[in-house]
Amino acid sequence: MKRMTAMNVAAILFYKGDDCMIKDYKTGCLEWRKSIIQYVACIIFFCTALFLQGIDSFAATALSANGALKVEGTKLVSQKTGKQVQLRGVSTHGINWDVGYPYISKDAFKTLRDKYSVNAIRLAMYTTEYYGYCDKGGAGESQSTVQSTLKTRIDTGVQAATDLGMYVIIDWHILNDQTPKKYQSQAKDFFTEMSLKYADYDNVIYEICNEPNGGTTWSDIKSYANTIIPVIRANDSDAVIIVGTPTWSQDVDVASKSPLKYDNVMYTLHFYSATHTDYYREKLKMALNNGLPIMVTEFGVSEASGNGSMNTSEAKKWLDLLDSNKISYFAWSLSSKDETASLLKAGTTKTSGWTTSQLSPAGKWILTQYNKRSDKNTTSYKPAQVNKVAIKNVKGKKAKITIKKVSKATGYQIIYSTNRKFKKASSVKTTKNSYTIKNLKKKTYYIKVRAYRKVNEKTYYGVYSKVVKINIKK
Ligand code: IDC
Repeated sequence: MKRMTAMNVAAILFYKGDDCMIKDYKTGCLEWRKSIIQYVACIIFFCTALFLQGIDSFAATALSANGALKVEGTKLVSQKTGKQVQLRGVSTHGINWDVGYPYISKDAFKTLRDKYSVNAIRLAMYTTEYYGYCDKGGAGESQSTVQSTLKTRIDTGVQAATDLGMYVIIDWHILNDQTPKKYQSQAKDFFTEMSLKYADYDNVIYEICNEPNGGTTWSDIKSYANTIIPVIRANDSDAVIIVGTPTWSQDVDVASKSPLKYDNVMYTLHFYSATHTDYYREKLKMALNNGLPIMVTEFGVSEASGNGSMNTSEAKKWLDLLDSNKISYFAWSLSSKDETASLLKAGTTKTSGWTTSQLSPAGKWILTQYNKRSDKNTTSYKPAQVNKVAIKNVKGKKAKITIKKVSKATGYQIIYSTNRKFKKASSVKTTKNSYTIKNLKKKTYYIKVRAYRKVNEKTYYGVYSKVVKINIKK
């Protein structure tokens, strides 16, 4: 859009210039000069507009890089590149809660995207609790007013995520209602409306039932899913749809034995690491082995209550397992409510732009993990070039190498050889900035150094330094 505006303005300026030139032959020289000034002004203006636009659009977002998603086997892949895509998301608290909806904004999502490597948002809309979509409880307004407020919030959230190139889940957050069958007809209407509205949005994902519980069986859920999925597909034929599993979305193993017959469907596993450990990871492995595509649309480092203690060592095991399978996950929840699972420090009033000190302990841990684990900081991250290597012949045919520190490097690799082209070179790694190579010969050695960074068991190397030469004399 900005580019178009710049072009239009440029065209107008040009047109005026030309017009003058043709009209007034006598003052032609002056008009020419005028038109050159206009021409230069146009170019400057045009370039500035392009540059400003570039800041936003040239930086690839998850959405611009991957476009619409689809499910292939157990994987979530980009329809555009065919490559596997992993979402690292944040779930809102209930968008009907006052501790949830204030964070539905472009500013909030942008902070998560730019500072904490988040590429997806989940909009959790409770169906019963706290002015729910289907049960307004004590709300002093009609159910339909509650519903239209919630739909407006969803729209704000979807538009914000779309503008930022993020994926977004619309979550029908059943919980106290236990079985999705309870409000199936409302769900049908809701998803009809949503899928009509967002049919052309490549980034919208539908989660049709958060956590069935209270004895709801997989076959109950299947019957519900078999009603809702066709409703969505009628409007949005290739949307990715997420289906909850029995026992608060833990029994993916059960679902894997009898999956739904639709394409582009994923199944939910939720975990709270201070409660759910090995036993639940086994369920995940079993389901994957059976070929079930899984998305973790909710996890916390707290107990299942969302409160109590934190267990980050179990959470690390979970995230390692999920990352090794490129399974997407969403942290519960974007809130400053005084409970362990909240990502923001209790009482933080800021609704965007949080610094690390405004995050809760859970928020700090999770979002630090996101930054470490995101592609932005791993696969594409290479440490800077080592730009200074000093080398000194020390007693006993040793060479002491001093390397100028490269920020964020885990260590340095030193390559040395008596051959200028590094044939038959030796290599050593050190995590320190100085290193002494022993047992050298009385010869000329060539040495080059590069920094490396290790993330999640992978090593990323920077560019080699210039080659330095030393004559070993003693
Ligand atoms: C919790 C909220 C809490 C709220 C409660 C309502 O964190 O503030 O009072 O819901 O019942 C889930 C649910 C999710 C829960 C969360 C923590 O999907 O709604 O949120 N949790 O208990 N499943 C497992 C944990």
